[in-house]
This record gives sequence, C-alpha cells and structure tokens, in this order.
Amino acid sequence: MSKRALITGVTGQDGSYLAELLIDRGYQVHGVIRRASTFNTSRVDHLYRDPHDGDPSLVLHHGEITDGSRLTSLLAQIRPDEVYHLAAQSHVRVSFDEPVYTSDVTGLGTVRLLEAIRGAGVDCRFYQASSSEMFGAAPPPQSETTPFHPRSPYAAAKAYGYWITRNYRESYGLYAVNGILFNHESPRRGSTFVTRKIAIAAVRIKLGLQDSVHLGNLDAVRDWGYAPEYVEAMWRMLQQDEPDDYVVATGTALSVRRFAEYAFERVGLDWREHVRFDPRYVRPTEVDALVGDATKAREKLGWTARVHGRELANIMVDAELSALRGGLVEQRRPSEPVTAGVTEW
Ligand code: NAP
Ligand code: F7E
Repeated sequence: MSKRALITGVTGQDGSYLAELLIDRGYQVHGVIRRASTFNTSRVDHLYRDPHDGDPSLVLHHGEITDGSRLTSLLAQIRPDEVYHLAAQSHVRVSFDEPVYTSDVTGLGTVRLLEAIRGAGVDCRFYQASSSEMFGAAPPPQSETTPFHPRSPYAAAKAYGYWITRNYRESYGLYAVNGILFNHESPRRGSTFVTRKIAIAAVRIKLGLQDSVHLGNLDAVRDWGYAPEYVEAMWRMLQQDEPDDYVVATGTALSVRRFAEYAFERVGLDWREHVRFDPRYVRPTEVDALVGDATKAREKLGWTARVHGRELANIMVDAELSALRGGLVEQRRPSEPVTAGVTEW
C-alpha cells in the first residue's frame, strides 16, 4: 500500500512542487482545491491523470479552508498518513487590505484542520507552513529561538498558526511540526511577489513589450531560496523520530535592489533605467531584513540550500524568457490592474 498525503494549497507554488516530490516517492497525493469559475490548477495539470486510466497518483477534492465540516469529511474519507497544510492568503501587502479574511484563512485555517484531524480520528503527521515573516522586526540572523515580532496581519495570523500547531503537539501528542521557511521562489511564484514581478518585467522590457516596472521599497533585505529545494525540507520534517520545528533558509542576504540588478543583468539591461518607484507598493509596516540561520535543519534533517541569490535570479529570468518566447506567458503587463480598481501588489 502506498502512503497517502493530503496537501491543502496544492494549486500554489509550493503545493505543486511538493505534489511532484511525493508522487516521485510513491505517495498517492490528495489535493484540496477551491471551486472557481475559471481553472486554477495550471501548476498541477501536468500531474493529473484521468482516473479512468487506472489508480491516479493525484486526486483533487473541492474544499475551503474556512469550511471546517468539509475538512473533517475529507480527512475521514482520505485518512492520510501525512497532512501538509500550505493553504493561505499568502500575500503580505494584501493582508493589510484584508486583515480579517487573512486571519480567518491563514490563522484560523490551521486550527480548523487540526480539529478536523482530531474529529475524524485520523492518525497522521501534520506539517504547518510557518513563515519567517513571524520574526518581523527581530534583527537577523533569525533562528528557531528568535522571538517573534509580527509586522503584518499575515505575520500575526502565521504566529497563531505556529502556536496552535505546537499546542496540539503538546496537548494531544500529535506529530505536528512547524517549517519556518524563509522566502523561496521559482518560475511558479505568483506574479505579484517581488522576485517574479521583477523577472517578468526584465524579460518583457528586453523583448520590447514594456518600458519600465514600478516597485516599492528597494532596501528590504530577504533570504531568497529555491522552492523545489524547500519542499524537500518539508518532507524530511515529517520523517523524523520526533516532531520539532525548523528554520529553512539559505543564510544569504540580498536586497530587492540587488535582486533587480541581477535579473536585469541577465538580459543585458541596467535596472536603474527601468525601475520606477510607486508608493502604493510600500507597506504600512515593513520587515526590513530577514536572513535565516538554518543550522538545525542542516544538522538534524541533513538539508542545505544549494541555489542562492544570483543563480535564483538567473533561473527565474531564463524561465520567463523561454516561456515568453514559447508564447506561454500571458501578455498582460504585471503592473497593470487585473480588473478595474484592483491593484496588483
Ligand atoms: P501560494 O502560491 O500563494 O499558494 C497558496 C495556496 O493556498 C493556493 O493553492 C491557494 O489556492 C490556496 N488557498 C488560499 N486560500 C484558500 C482557502 N480559503 N481555501 C483553500 N485553499 C486556499 O503560496 P506558496 O508560496 O505556495 O506558499 C505555501 C504556504 O507557505 C503558504 O501557507 C504560505 O503562507 C507559506 N509560506 C510561503 C513562503 C514563500 O516564500 N513562498 C515562505 C514561508 C511560508 P488558489 O490557487 O485557489 O488561490
Ligand atoms: O516582498 C518589497 C516588499 O511580496 C518582498 C510571501 O511568500 O515571503 C513572502 O512575503 C519584499 C518586501 O514577499 C515590491 O516590501 C518592493 O519587503 O515578494 P514579497 P514577502 O512580503 O517577503 C514570506 C516569507 C511569506 O511567508 C509570504 O507568504 O519586496 N517590495 N517592491 C515589493 N514587494 C512586492 N510584492 N511588490 C513590489 O512591487
């Protein structure tokens, strides 16, 4: 019998890479997707097989992280060995516009899922997608022992998710872990996160499809890693003898400005000629610098980041170039409104 894994947020960047990894390792993966009027499964379509052609390795179920009764029925039906909770309203800037919704989905979503596991009486291991954003104003380097100082509704919601996960571990003996992941990116990153926004813009400017890109705070420092490597760390956290919490990071500090410099250099352009400032992208409270100390993950999980700053920028720009040349990337300018009145952060 192959192991069964349940992934919430399977249609997201990390969910899609994790589904690939688990299927490669012989799991049957069950993913929760939101019902939408348009298709939202583009990141996992390549993994999907028609169930009429045999036992599928990826099974998709409709579900909402705000709907506890649905989560309980899914748990009872699937009875997974491992649960990876990745679903979230994951955009920090958007969380200032929608703080209550973000708290509900990103914060309370975790306890709904934990209660569903208890309610359905399923014996499984649980992964919580915690975030370096929880450290917020705490100065780098940040490790598992650094106190949290959240600087956004998103970060506050993730801090709740972190503590409720620990509480279920301590209260009920659940094998529940927090992966405290620092920023990780890829060609599958949502196009409103800064690295992907910059990579798309650099390529489109190079190809003459736009002239400039508007950004906010260029001084912010982040520790950007490569998402396919980070899902390996998630899996390893659930294969240990004892549950624990781990920081996952590269340890390399890079400013937004430097990332833009690398991305534009990759296509032979000078970022200073194309990047414009727009105050709309500045957040009410900023997280100035996140740089992780992943010593524990290296020592206990045997995990180390291989891809760092400039190489990551190259991977993302190269992917954009080949996708755009292949006609696969939508032609819409990333800095244009998606729909009237909605800013793409
Ligand atoms: P992402 O690309 O934004 O994906 C988020 C996923 O959550 C999507 O599948 C989305 O579905 C789903 N989702 C959102 N609201 C939902 C709801 N109400 N009910 C059910 N599903 C819902 O995020 P990611 O970058 O893959 O990150 C995965 C997780 O790690 C998130 O929890 C994020 O907060 C956390 N994290 C990310 C990073 C990072 O740097 N990427 C770092 C630390 C922690 P749709 O496709 O339908 O929108
Ligand atoms: O911003 C600055 C912005 O939105 C990075 C999420 O995955 O990682 C992510 O959160 C920095 C910030 O990611 C623009 O102010 C400048 O300082 O790409 P981002 P994030 O906020 O760090 C953490 C770990 C998560 O957990 C989250 O889910 O870049 N910045 N100009 C900009 N950011 C955006 N989005 N757009 C700009 O135009």
